[in-house]
Amino acid sequence: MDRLGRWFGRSKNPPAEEPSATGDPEVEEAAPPASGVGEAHQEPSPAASPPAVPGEAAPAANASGGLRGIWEATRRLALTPVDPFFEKMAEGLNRTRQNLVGQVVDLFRSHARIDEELWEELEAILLTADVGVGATDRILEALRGSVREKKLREPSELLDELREVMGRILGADTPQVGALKVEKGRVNVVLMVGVNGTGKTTTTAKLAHHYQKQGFKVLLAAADTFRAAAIDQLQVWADRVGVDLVRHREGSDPAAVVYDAIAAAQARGADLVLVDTAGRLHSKANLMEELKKIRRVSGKDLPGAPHEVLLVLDATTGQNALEQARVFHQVTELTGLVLCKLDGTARGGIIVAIAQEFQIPVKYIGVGEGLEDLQPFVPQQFLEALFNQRSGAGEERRDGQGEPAGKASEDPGS
Ligand SMILES: Nc1nc2c(ncn2[C@@H]2O[C@H](COP(=O)(O)OP(=O)(O)O)[C@@H](O)[C@H]2O)c(=O)[nH]1
Ligand SMILES: [Mg+2]
Repeated sequence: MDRLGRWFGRSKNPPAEEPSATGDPEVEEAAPPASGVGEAHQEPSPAASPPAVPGEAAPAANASGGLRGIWEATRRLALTPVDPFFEKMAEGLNRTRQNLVGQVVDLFRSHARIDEELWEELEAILLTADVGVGATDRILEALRGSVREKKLREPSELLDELREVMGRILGADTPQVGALKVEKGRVNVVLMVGVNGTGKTTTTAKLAHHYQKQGFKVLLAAADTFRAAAIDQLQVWADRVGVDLVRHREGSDPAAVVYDAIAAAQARGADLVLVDTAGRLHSKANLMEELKKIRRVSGKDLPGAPHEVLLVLDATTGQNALEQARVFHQVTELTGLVLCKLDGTARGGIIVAIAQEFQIPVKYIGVGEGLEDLQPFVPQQFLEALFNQRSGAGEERRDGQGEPAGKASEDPGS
């Protein structure tokens, strides 16, 4: 398989013509080989070749001392190209890479100098990729500053600067909070909240699968009692993953489900209760009351619970995701965000907008519908996947129009 060659374009003399990368996740059938979510935290591979930044023939070509330093740092952080999880994420980011980094590279290639027109076009690209007004302003300001201070002349020199500032916004230079604050040997409660259709139930199943593989005894709570189908959907996932589910009848009190689930976890010696909740934003007051009650009930018998409250967002909804984060943050204290369906959009810049606007960490990203398609969000790794791949492939998706997530082959609810 020449896929890695296509992904990484690391060879010094790549063939002039390469076949298109499999840019469209909708034509992808196969799930990645089995492994765990946590394993995506790969150790840097010191042996990795310098990443071939799209649009730059060779790093040394325009490397001043400072840039060389950045280059070397980037190189040290380069991930091993045989990591299937990294490859999966890179694949999931295809559309965004083409729409964001690909366009930027084209822009830098087609401009002989750094001028006002270039700034304007760069701004348009960032906004089209949903990077958001706040983050876009910050990026442009930082790049203009770099041009002044480092006396940059070549547009191509801006690519490393762009990656740097995006890294700062995404928190690449701050210690990562990493995965969930859960410990074996006690009952941990994790609430999954979010608007309908964002990916809560699927993410609940993915997390159950992941933590079960880590040796946790996991129990699911079907606290979306709004529709019978929602309970059944979670049941199918529970059976597939091989974990217990606590469920009540449709229309019953979600807080009572959580109460029972915690009691069951204590009785059965389970370590982790994942609570799938309903998301009805059209009745904000009800939602607020429901979530408050769930929190109250879970904390009553189990001090410290819920240990995590994760807001699940759908990357394909663009700026709506920001609005949802605002609303939910008012409703309930959030400890983390999960950004799903990054594979289904060309506008994954939304993750930068989210990081710019909220102090709440993005803990996981969803890059597909399968159980393995959830990855811890590691900014350096994410940037590596976004910037260090061949950008010329899949020209057909340069329109910036993200499409709804792909087929629902793994979705038991469909
Ligand atoms: N492509 C893609 N689809 C996803 C992802 N996460 C969830 N989905 C799909 O989004 C749809 C809604 O998900 P669901 O978990 O039922 O959302 P909920 O209403 O918030 O519980 C389903 O068809 C899922 O398969 C993802 O990361 N990528
Ligand atoms: Mg659901």
